[in-house]
Amino acid sequence: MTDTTLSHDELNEIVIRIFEGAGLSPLNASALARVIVAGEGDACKSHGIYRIEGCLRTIKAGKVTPDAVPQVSHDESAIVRVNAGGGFSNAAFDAGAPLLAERCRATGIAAMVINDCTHFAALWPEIEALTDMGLVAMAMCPSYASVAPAGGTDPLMGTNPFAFGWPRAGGDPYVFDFATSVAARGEIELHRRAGTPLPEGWAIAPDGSPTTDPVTALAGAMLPFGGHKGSAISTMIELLAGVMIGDLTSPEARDALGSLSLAPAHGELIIAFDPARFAAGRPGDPMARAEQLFEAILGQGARLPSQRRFKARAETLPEGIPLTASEKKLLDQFLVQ
Ligand code: NDP
Ligand code: PYC
Repeated sequence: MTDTTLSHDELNEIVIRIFEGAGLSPLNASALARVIVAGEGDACKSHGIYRIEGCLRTIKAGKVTPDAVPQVSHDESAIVRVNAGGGFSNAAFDAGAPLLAERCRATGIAAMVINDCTHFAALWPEIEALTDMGLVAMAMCPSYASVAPAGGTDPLMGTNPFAFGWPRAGGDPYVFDFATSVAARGEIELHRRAGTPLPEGWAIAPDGSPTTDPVTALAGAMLPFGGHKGSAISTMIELLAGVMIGDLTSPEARDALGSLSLAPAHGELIIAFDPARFAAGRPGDPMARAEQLFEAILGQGARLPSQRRFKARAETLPEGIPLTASEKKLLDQFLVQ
């Protein structure tokens, strides 16, 4: 039920005040507020204002550097490095994205490695920042051990998000962004709060038996999407965005944090492609050919990923973001803490 409606700017200002009040520097507070408001405005509840509480707990526990200033560096390779200095990943991405785009245009492909960051966010805001610059992009990161490998019963992998974007002239980009678990852990937590059962197939109890109880699921393990296929993609993310970039894997991130109720620290890998460079000398315009593919998908009555989000955004930008009375009350409580 909607009890309050706030414009994007109003909500952004409130979230910045909450985070600055909790000790975050203006740089970090505004980077966090932007992704949280974007999540709420796109009706992505699992990564909207619900995340504020976990961020505040993480700040209070001293598990994130509140005034971190990301350090960007690069050499002659296609790799842009951002050391987040123990801060949230969001400011680190903002700091490195312009150089990532510049290197990508120079070489056709470039990667950004973010190390030593605390990560709680959805990846699509980063992907859209790159598609807005006309680039194709992928992003991925580990999380903390909460997902059993297919065929196993103990939490090992994270919910490891993977996102991809393709720019489209004059319209919203093609973007998907998903946890490699059946659902994001945030969805399970939202079911716990609402007292509603989980759909079958999301999780197992500590003894390995299937469960639809969110509390038992949080104590047990989540399941990868697509069985062994999702399990392999999740493992790939541990390798590329953990081991390969010299940062923590999900089990290591969980052990370092000692908790699953705070935001974990690890790294992130973002890869950008300049689509104009890859088909050089080949027949056909890649952007036009991509449009044919999207039209063929839509022509079957299917929808494109992110269409639901873009529709929500098109409504909340002019009309405001609807919040329930309890959500607004929580924001007010955070403001006076
Ligand atoms: P969903 O399963 O809700 O959605 C995944 C993707 O599939 C979205 O792009 C969604 O678009 C699209 N989609 C959903 N239904 C359809 C459909 N019927 N046809 C076509 N496309 C569809 O997401 P998850 O719960 O898996 O993940 C939610 C968020 O959690 C992500 O943003 C992710 O980055 C974040 N996350 C972050 C983690 C971290 O460690 N930082 C860990 C895990 C997850 P649409 O949004 O338009 O519905
Ligand atoms: O929803 O799975 C999740 C998640 C973990 C860390 C950030 N989001």
